[in-house]
Amino acid sequence: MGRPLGSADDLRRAALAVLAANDLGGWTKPAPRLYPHQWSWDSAFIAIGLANVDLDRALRELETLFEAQWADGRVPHIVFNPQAGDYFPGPDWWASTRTSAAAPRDMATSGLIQPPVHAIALQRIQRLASQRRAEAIEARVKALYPRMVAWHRYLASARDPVGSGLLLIYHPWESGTDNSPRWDSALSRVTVGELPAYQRHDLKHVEDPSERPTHSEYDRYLWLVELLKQAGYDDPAIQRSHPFQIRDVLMSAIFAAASRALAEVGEWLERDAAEIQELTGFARRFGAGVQRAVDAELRLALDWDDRAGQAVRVETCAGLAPLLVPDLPSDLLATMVERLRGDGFAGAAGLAQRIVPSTVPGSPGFHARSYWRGPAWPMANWLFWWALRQHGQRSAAADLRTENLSLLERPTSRFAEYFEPYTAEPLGSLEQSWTAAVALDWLAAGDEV
Ligand code: 9WN
Repeated sequence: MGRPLGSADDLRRAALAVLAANDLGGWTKPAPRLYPHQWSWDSAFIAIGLANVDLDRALRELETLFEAQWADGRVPHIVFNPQAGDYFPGPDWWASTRTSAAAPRDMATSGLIQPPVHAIALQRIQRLASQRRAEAIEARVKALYPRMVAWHRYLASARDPVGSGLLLIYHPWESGTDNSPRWDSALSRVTVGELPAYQRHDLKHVEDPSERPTHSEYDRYLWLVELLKQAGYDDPAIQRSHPFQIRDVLMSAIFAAASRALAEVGEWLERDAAEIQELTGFARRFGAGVQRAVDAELRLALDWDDRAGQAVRVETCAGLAPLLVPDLPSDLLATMVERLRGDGFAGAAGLAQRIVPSTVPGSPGFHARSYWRGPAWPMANWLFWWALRQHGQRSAAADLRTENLSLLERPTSRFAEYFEPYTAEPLGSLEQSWTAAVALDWLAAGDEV
């Protein structure tokens, strides 16, 4: 894996080898050592990558995840692997089965969620299956579809009971962009109570602690889990008192895009018109919520801190969320494309590759090596690439693809979790599954302008 990757074929072979090595039979761990369980949105990206090579295995990735779906429709952010103990916080800390009647009885899961990329993966699999007349796969898509509808209904109702068009999150881990400066001000207001003693495992697997969250951030992460547990993971109870409640623009934009994708799968399945309208209604409602969150001065969408009653004014890649919104008005689309290519993101001075860093270089909270505070994440770049293509922005999409592939072709890259944006140094874990998966998808998409 340390050899130069001379051609697209070499990169493809290496990506497949990473996914095969992390495959635990029906599901894929995100990384060889750092993440030994199944993670929700990782599996969605992995399914998208695998769909290019093996539809059966791609669909299996989603099916195993949805086997752990809660009775209320939520899809947990982690499904624990009983064979792996080396991750903290593990099943005992979450105690979901003991704490909530909605949690599965026979599987250990966390009680949080992650962004709902899954229906985008399902649609990809469905389209390829119908092109190939793969009837057995089509039948399985049909069987999985109602579970995805239940997931989307949970999000639209439990996570936005007031109909704001933005989904509420209760923990930075729900956003998937854990340590982003997006959460700094809300976290600083969390007073940590009595926490049992604990031992982090992540620092055993990442040499430089500055690439991972600090101890004080970890205390807050764990305290928030304690509070969620005390509320029995019950949404109305949480919303009455939880100190961290943020309306997340990236999560909401992904939800809008995924609801559109799910509605299209529903049309293909000839489902009831009312159900399809409900899904297209989610796409419109959350698309509108994200558009309303755009700050005219920063030209980015901003999260809304419900407890503080104010927008979170930081400049991160989540602010480009409007790009994911279906049917985005052309003026806002042009603004967001310009922003993505401009000096805050892919066009920032001195970048090793012109790709989107997680935080605007030089803005408050930026740190070139720290988790979600500056490094570039290929899977986040994939999301924006996918969005650009959805809007027919082929030239911007082609540039983003080429630059990301050049990064991944560097002999040192080794499908890292994230990259220092100025030096392209690989950070976090190596051989990260979703990095390999998006590489496969970019390779399969071919060159285009
Ligand atoms: C906590 C697995 C996950 C990703 C997240 C990423 C990181 C976990 C951690 O790893 O989060 O969920 O322990 O830091 O931030 O997006 O799904 O790859």
